[in-house]
Amino acid sequence: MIKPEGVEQGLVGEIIGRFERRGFRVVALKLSTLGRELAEKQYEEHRGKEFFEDLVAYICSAPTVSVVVEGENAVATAREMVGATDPKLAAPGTVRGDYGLDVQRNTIHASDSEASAKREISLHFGL
Ligand code: D4T
Repeated sequence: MIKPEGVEQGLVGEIIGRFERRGFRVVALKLSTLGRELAEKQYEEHRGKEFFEDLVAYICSAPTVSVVVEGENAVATAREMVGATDPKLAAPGTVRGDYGLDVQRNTIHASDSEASAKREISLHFGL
């Protein structure tokens, strides 16, 4: 999912292009402003943490782009391309290392396991 500031900065094509050039195939794509209920479910594991409320409010504040990509070793490779959560610590050449602004506005979310990918695809696309 490309987060609000990624969309606002006009990085949608650049980010999806990185995944395509790495050999991933885009199989679903949607621009939408997430509702609170969906955002809370997306970040359910963080409920109760001090950043939860701010994060949910931020994610719902402007359009995001949800993307499903398919490819070899997709979860691990995508996480590697995305980089560390805090852009200050993310390696150059990763999406967050190149474009992230801070730990909340870190440009992109990527599923961290096959199980969370399935859960998130169902949340975002009803598939
Ligand atoms: P996601 O899951 O979005 O790809 O991010 P990470 O796996 O890299 O990071 P995470 O689960 O620890 O955090 C989820 C999400 O919360 C935001 N966040 C995180 C935040 O707004 N403030 C914070 O202090 C932290 C730690 C960023 C990513």
